[in-house]
Amino acid sequence: MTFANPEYVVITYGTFDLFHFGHVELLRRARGLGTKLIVGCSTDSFNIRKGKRAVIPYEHRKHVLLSCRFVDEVFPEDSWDQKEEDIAKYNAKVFVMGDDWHGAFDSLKRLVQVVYLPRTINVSSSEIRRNLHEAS
Ligand code: C2G
Repeated sequence: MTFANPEYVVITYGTFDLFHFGHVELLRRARGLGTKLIVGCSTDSFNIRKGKRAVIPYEHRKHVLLSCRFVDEVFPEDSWDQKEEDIAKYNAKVFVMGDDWHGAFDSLKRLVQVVYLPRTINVSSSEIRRNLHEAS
């Protein structure tokens, strides 16, 4: 009798605009904490409510995320309060965010292991946008 390895699902969320090294490093480390990484990608309408204007539309940001070898699945993040439902839906065991969010999601600790990973320094979507603007 063989037993399939149990999946150990990791879940994370973000806009992932202008996909860059810092995003890849977050996803690589998150994936390394389990056997499957699922990403809640912020929709364009949710970004407006987050006070962020993404350069790249949701469908393209989703496509880019799915092309990343560390990502297994992508779903839309439409609101701040869908995380508990998502964790149950995907049977996630680990919730990961960069540590700019440190402490923000500690309420989820009763459901999952919450991990805040050090942000990658010297790179951000807003800095890329600024550099592109200055170069034009
Ligand atoms: N990140 C990182 N290093 C960077 C930039 C981003 O580790 N240099 C991480 C962030 O901490 C986050 C993820 O990459 O965990 C995605 O970053 P954003 O797209 O900026 O996500 P954000 O707008 O913070 O959305 O409900 C949670 C929100 O959707 C998070």
